[in-house]
Order: sequence, then structure tokens, then C-alpha cells
Amino acid sequence: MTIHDVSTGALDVLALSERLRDEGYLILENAVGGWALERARDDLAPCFAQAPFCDGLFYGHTTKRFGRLLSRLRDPDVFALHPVIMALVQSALGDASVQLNLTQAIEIHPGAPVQTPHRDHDMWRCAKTPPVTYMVNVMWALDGFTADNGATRVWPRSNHGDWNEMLPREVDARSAVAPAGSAIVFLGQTLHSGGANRSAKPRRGMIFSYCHDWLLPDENPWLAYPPSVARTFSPALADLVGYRQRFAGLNNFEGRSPAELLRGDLPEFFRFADDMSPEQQALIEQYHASLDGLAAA
Ligand SMILES: O=C(O)CCC(=O)C(=O)O
Ligand SMILES: [Fe+2]
Repeated sequence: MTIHDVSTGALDVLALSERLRDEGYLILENAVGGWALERARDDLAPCFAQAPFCDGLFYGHTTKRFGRLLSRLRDPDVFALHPVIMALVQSALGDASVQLNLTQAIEIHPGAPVQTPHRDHDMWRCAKTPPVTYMVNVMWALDGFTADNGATRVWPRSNHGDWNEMLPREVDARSAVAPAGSAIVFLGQTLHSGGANRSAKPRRGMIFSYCHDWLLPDENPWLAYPPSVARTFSPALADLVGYRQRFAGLNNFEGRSPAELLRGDLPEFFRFADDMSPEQQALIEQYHASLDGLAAA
């Protein structure tokens, strides 16, 4: 079983990344301290109480969900920017341009059946040629996850190209049994599903998922976190939800980084500024030099 206890000291993130790539998932036990867990549980308790049950067979009529966790938690950075998880995500996605794909709290109520197995990256309808990884999911256990109370189920190694079936064998599923405060990390191409809750209490968890920053995120970040909300975020958190300009001006606001919307007073007009790669900059300069050469001739 791919379990690593974060509270017991330094972790070999490289080895963990390899394990994630091989197995398709891993469990980081006790990934946050007790205080962070307690605060998160307290923060979300009233939300779970108010949220309605879901609609539809996939979500399940006996589960509750809500998003926008970054503004519902007092300590969003602890979860969203967890250093071990960020290192795993960056390694899995193969570059540094990561954005938050969604946050979602999920409560599976007693009597809920197993969820349909699925690969979360199927939300993007592009070619899924293995072994491309589009996203990494992190399920935070707010309660202890047990085989009886609906622990997320994963199909180990289902992230590999020879695993194409959407209706896998139940006997091959593994319940991600983990104490509260653990993080279950799995790839977007890893087959998984919520478990059946045969216990007497609801099972609570929260998903933070990450993807390449050129993909449309599942949860619209600017509606979830408009500037008035993102202004209260740490710069790294605001960056993670899209308040940044991408390469060559992609995702700009008035020719500048959207992060400028999070500062004091805004001018009516901004100064558009180039944002070129060194190669592009060199080509532009070469072109202008060639014009100067022609004029001089
Ligand atoms: O609740 C769970 O354990 C998993 C839920 C899930 O995978 C989903 O809704 O996409
Ligand atoms: Fe899922």
C-alpha cells in the first residue's frame, strides 16, 4: 500500500513522485497538523449543514457538495499550497505552470452507494494519450476514511495506457483508508470513485485539484474568487487561481497581469507591456536591426 506518514519527518519527494507515476495514487498520512484539521472541520461544518443534497446519479443523491473552499477556510494556504503536494503536482505535470482546477467539499451520507468509477481528466474532451498527465487530485480526509464509511476507492496502476476499461473489476479497487488529516493524491487519469457509506455517520472530505494553466479549470476561478475576495489571499494563492499573466501576455487584463487588480486604486488605462521569451525578443530586435540596415543603405 502506498502510504507515507508526513508527521514522521522528511519525505523523499522524488521517490514519492515516482510512486505516484507508477501506482497512480499515494496516501500522505497526517499531511496537516491537528490544529489545521480542526479549524477546517469547524469552518466547513456550517456549510455542510446548509448545502443541499446533489442531483444526479454520478454525484449521488445522498452526497452533499460545495465549492469555493478558499474563501470558506480560514487557512486555505495550508491545504492549497502544501509544499509536499505542490512538489508532487509540479513533478507530475512536468512544468511549473500549475493552476487550481477546483476545490470541492464532499460529504457522503450513510446509505450512499459506491460512485461510478471514473477518470477526472475526462472533463476535458481532448485526446488522452497516455502517459500525459493533465491534472492531479488531492482528496483531504476531514474524517478518518474507512472501507465502511465511503473512503475514496482507487484502481492502482489504472493510470497506465493498457488500462482502458471504464467498468473495472470491483475486486481490483482499493479503499484509500486513512486517518483524518491525510491527503490522498491521485492522477487525473487514475480510475477512482467515492465509496459506499455503510456506517452510521457521514464521511467528509475536500478535493483540491490542480491542472496545467492552459486548460479551462473546472471551477471558474474569477467568479469563485473575484478581485474583492482574491485581494485577501496570499500572492501565491492568488497566483494559483489565475491572477497572473501567462507567457506572451496570455490571460492579461488591459495588457498587464491580472494580479494588478488586487492592488489599491486602479487607473482607467494601463500601460501595455511586452512579455516575450528571450528567443522572441531576439527575433524582434533582429527584425528592427534589419530595417535600420535597409534605411542606412
Ligand atoms: O468522494 C470521493 O471520495 C470521490 C469523489 C469523486 O471522485 C468525484 O466526485 O469526482
Ligand atoms: Fe472523481
